[in-house]
Amino acid sequence: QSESQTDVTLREKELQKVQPPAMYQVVLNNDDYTPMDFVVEVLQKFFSYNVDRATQIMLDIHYQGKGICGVFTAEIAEMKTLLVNTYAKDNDHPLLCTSEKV
Ligand code: NFA
Repeated sequence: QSESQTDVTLREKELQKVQPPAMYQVVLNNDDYTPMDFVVEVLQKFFSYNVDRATQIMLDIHYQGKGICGVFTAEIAEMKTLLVNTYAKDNDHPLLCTSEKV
């Protein structure tokens, strides 16, 4: 039994629907060595938080083990993760930034 034209049209409409982009959380992970001030600086420099909000997020990471810095599309999340890890390495800190699909 063949598919009706209405069914074909409905299925084509479904395929044409605009999909929202997949979103990724950029996460900072706690460690025992990275100075608190450096983490606050990273949160201001790469995620545009003011010093008070950056300090709150840093302390959250320090006590909880990790914390979300922001949610972005794949390319932006990937770029921020790379920039933060490069900046940490350049400054000889073990701070680790990761990203995960929401
Ligand atoms: N735990 C680090 C310290 O006590 C601070 C830190 C916070 C590191 C958040 C990494 C992320 N110096």
